[in-house]
Amino acid sequence: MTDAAEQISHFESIISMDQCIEPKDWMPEAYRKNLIRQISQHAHSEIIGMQPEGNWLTRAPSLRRKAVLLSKIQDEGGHGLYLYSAAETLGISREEMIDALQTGEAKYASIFNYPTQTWADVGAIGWLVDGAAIVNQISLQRNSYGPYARAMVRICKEESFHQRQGYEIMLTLSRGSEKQIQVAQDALDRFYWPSLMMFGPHDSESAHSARSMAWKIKRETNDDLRQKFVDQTAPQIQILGLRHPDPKCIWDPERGHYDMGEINWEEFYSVINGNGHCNRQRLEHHIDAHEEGAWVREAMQSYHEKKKQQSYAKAS
Ligand code: BYC
Repeated sequence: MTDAAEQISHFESIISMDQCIEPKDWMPEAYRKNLIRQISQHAHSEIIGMQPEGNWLTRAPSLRRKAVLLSKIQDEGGHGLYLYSAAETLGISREEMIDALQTGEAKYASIFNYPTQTWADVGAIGWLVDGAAIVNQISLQRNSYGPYARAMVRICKEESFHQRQGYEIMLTLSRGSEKQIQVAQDALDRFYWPSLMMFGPHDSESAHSARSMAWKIKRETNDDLRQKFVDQTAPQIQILGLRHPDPKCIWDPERGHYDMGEINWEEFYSVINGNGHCNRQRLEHHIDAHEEGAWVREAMQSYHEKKKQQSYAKAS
């Protein structure tokens, strides 16, 4: 066996035994690139995802709601940082990833290009968006790249708290006045379909799924995960006493699943190609915040350089 054939065979045996590939292990270039693409886009989603909820920090209806929301948004920032660190172990720098986000070369989850118009939208995001994210991320805890899989464990714990705080907001509103029930219904109507889009295109249209499934970068397909989310969400809507946004979402006893209507794929592709309500605003805000924070990065850099010089001086 040649060295190259041995490397491939070793890599494939690790994957087939459900063990993890670690940063120093040999891996095919396409595996590395695909992971960088998915992990960095996942990180960008966490970071850009702070904006729609951040829009409500000053207007949260009580001090308790504000403290909880602040803490949730900080968690999302933390998730972004673990994920950027996981991607860095694959040989890409943070600057390169930020540059790809800001130039539009790298995507982030389409859902964050929808505006948060009312307080109920914050509830709907926690419940549906974090809810959809958990369904996907539980599955990603078993992905084949060690640093990504391990980051998912902590992220899932935090997301499950986020999902509950969102559902609690919706529960409070749906037990409230006529007006509160109406804003809860409106938030559900606007966020339900974009949440289903978070799972990506149908399997038959998914460019990366087959390869990612073979390499266990993804453990379940887009459609299977979407079905899980639809199944868990339908009874939750019933408990809230709200109207389901999808009239076709009916229990099919034969399949043991809820049916679903068709997603508006034209809208999905328009949003992921930069033409959603908030795409431009989200990136402009990120660029402004990044530029404003340049002095912090410079200060950190010179602090580390000074520390390094001091330790060299001590050693010599
Ligand atoms: N939005 O071949 P496919 C959170 C792109 S944030 C945008 O199926 P793949 C939270 C896809 O990237 C957590 N783009 O791709 C934060 C690809 O384009 P490129 C978010 C999408 O990768 C704050 C093309 O379409 N979770 O929880 O096999 C507040 C073809 O798709 C989308 C993650 O990021 C989309 N929805 O599967 C609250 C999970 N869907 O790269 C909450 C990690 C597809 O060729 N990511 N595209 O230009 C994944 O699991 C997978 O990347 C996906 C897509 C399932 C999303």
